[in-house]
Amino acid sequence: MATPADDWFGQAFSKAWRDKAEEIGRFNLAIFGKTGVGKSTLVNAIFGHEIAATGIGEPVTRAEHLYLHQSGTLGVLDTRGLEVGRDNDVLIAELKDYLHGMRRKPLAEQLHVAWYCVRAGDRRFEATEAEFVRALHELGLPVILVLTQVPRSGARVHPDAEALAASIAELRLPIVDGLVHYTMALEDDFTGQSAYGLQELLDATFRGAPEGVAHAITAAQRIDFARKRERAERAIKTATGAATTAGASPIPFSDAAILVPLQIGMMASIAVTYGVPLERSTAASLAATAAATTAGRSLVTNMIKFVPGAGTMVAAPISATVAGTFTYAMGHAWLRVCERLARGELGAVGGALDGESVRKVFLEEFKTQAARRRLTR
Ligand SMILES: Nc1nc2c(ncn2[C@@H]2O[C@H](COP(=O)(O)OP(=O)(O)OP(=O)(O)O)[C@@H](O)[C@H]2O)c(=O)[nH]1
Ligand SMILES: [Mg+2]
Repeated sequence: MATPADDWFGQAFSKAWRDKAEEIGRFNLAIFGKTGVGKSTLVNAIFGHEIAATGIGEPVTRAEHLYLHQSGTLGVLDTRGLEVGRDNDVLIAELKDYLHGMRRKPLAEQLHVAWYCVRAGDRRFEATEAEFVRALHELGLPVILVLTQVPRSGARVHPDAEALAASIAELRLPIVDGLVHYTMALEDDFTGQSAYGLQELLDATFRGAPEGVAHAITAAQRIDFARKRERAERAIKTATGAATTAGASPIPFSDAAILVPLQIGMMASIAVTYGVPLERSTAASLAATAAATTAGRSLVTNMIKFVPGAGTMVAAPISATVAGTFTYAMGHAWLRVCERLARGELGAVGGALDGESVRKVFLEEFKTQAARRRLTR
């Protein structure tokens, strides 16, 4: 049953989530390369399933010319109906036009990086492809050259792929890192190949992209949880500092409500960084904070009771330490929840959220973290 406090909290969280998503913006990646080389598979492997459709045999991304697929913090620009090499002029002309139109727009609307993909098994890189890469660079796009579906034996990549990479290196193309990146996007049980090179490609993408979209890339990708955690910890640090400051002149409970927006903002930021969608993270935040009511000191509940219309409260001052510790523990508990959600865990049968598990994970982590900060009651 949703209480008035739940309603208020849910709405405040949703709004904070949207604000954070807007603030973080979008990372826009352009992907090029011949049909079927594995562009969509690569994007999916790094950024998640829903962004680009894949298919066996026939081109699945075949609408006319340029197409920007947007999903939260990620945009993917795909080419449809034109083939690199054969249609270079038209493609470049369209891109030029597109980029020109973007010029005065905010960073989140611009194109940031291009991946140019070549399938290792094709064993060739045509002169027209080199021209295309140069043209992308001329347009101001950092280009990352990716060899896809590169077989490996142990740590050694296939000699043919090495030879192909060497022949590409001779062209001295204007590419990020000045070298070709080897990848295998999917494992293959039959040949025993495992996926690799994805983290390296992601790292190169961070190097190629403007600093201003680093947070968006961090949020959009699904393979580098260390980067997500590092961003989330920054948000916790900021919020903890702000809460401690707010609590420095002991807050009478009647003013404690100022801490709630702070914690909600922190939680929203962490959820967006982990790529947990709006509805799911709102539901999880409700399940998680309901847990705080049984955490001994029911601070959040008391704070929420403070919000006009949500009920009466008991007066008790909050010290700077309590405010800081509470925020810190809450941030880490929520980080843990988001991490599990981002890994596809904490789901009930049928894909619904398992609120009970969310509560349990949140509460356990909250207690651990609060104890670590010496708040045991
Ligand atoms: N085993 C394995 N198969 C892959 C890999 N990358 C792509 N494939 C397969 O190759 C086929 C084509 O991959 P896509 O990702 O659709 O290729 P694309 O470049 O997006 O193709 P278009 O959109 O049609 O231009 C699919 O059947 C993929 O499953 C890989 O790294 N390993
Ligand atoms: Mg595709």
